[in-house]
Amino acid sequence: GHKSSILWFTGLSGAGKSTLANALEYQLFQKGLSSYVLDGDNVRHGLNKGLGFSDEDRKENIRRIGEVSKLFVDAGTIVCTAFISPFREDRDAVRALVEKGEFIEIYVRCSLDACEQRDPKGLYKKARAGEIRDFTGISSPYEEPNSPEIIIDTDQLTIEQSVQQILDYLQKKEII
Ligand code: GGZ
Repeated sequence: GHKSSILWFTGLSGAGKSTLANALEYQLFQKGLSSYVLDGDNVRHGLNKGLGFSDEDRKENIRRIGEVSKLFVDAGTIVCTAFISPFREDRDAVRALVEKGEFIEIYVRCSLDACEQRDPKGLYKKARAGEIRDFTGISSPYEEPNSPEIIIDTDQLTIEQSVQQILDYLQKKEII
């Protein structure tokens, strides 16, 4: 068995949130656990279509994702969410929606320099050129977590090592 919970990945664009959330979800699936990934691909194009990247829209984006995540927890699923979620207050509001211990904040930590070097979609380049406004890390803030349950340094670890670090935590806390 397992405890349903929210594994909340937060960090800069390009830090590796979606990659890790999906790699972790695959491992949970292999163990026969009920799990699901929410990320930009399945949320910003559907439920949150119409929301942009102003502070207010990001806040609403995270609020809705938090409420949906709570429903997944009610349904008995481990939900992995992969959103920048730049504001501490908004992350804390999601934490407050569920029972203590059910919200696990995972700071996917990577320097802005490294994210900008990776720039898989060329977005940092466009942001530097002024072609994208309000870009996190460039022209919009990112508030680091003060006391995340887990910190993953993706500029130092492989995907496998990162996933293992999270699995170890989940086992230690008897979530899986
Ligand atoms: C940040 C942006 C922006 C701006 C488009 N700022 O690397 P990606 O492409 O695939 O992930 C980023 C994604 C961020 O959406 P989130 O829903 O995670 O953001 S938040 O939690 O702040 O609401 C990036 C792309 O969308 N993108 N414009 N201006 N990222």
